[in-house]
Amino acid sequence: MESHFDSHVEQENEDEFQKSFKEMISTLPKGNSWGLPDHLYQYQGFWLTPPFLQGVMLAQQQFEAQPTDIILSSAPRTGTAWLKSLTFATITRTSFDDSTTPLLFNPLLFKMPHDVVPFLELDHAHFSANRHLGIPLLATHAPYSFLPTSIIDSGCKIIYICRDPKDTFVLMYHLFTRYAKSQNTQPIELGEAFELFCEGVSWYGPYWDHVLGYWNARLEHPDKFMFLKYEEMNEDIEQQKGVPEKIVKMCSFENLSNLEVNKSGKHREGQGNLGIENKIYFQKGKVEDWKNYLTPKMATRLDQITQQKLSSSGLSLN
Ligand code: PAP
Repeated sequence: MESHFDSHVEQENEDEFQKSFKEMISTLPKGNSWGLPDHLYQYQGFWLTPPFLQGVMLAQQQFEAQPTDIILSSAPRTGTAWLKSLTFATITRTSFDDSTTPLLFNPLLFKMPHDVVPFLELDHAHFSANRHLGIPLLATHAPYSFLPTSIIDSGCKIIYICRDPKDTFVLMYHLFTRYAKSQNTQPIELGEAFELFCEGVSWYGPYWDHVLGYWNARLEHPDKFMFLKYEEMNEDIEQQKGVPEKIVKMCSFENLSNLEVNKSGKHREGQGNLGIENKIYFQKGKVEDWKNYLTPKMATRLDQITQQKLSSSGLSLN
């Protein structure tokens, strides 16, 4: 049992951590957070806002991966919710049925995908509870170089998903403008956000470096990784390759976006400005929706950056 002395020491350690974190970020380059109140800070090559950076650093100190863990990694807006729902439904496929008996009712039908898989940067309290439930999934947006060393050393698996940078940018822009509106702040202009994205100043950006970090690591540790592209997954699912039909249907954009929880529920309610409406994550679910937002000139510019950044990697993203 934890004694009063232990919790006092824990509190002191936490205060110490908070203090040194604050001192550390005050020395970092600051970037425009696409109009949101929290600035982005550039730490070891990547741009993060303070709550997420602090969360990664805490996880680096505390998280002990188990060999059975499966880490779902992605840059934001690349298909995170879909990957969570598919892996959760696959792992729990024999635990729930189609009945309405509350205990057997699949959590995916009344919780949003982000609420069935803990998030490394923010859900520290779930580190051990998650494994007790026998569902070894954990998600993160952390770049590969930021992962706690136990994830690299433990033999656990990593599934990474990425997406065409043009759609990723447009989806990120939508998320930020919808979020800004919900907070009654002025959304950023598309052109300004585009410049920032191209310069790498985006949430967990530069996007290309995020993808390359995992791509290169996969070449070094092929047995550890599954590397997915959103567009290929979409095609495979249309052609019904690989994944059982029932799971595909349950996790389809059409099904999930029509569930009451994803139409009217809220994610991280009560967690200050991290709270967000679930429906923000379920708007269109389309490939190449960027065509409705980017000029041909913008698309060419992003494609050129992508080709240049990935030139010697053997990876293509568009
Ligand atoms: P996050 O990384 O910020 O949590 P993420 O889940 O990666 O977000 O991105 C959301 C997008 O994933 C959706 O955006 P949209 O609704 O504005 O188009 C959608 O493109 C896609 N998505 C979400 N759920 C599904 C699903 N079940 N099937 C296919 N695509 C999905």
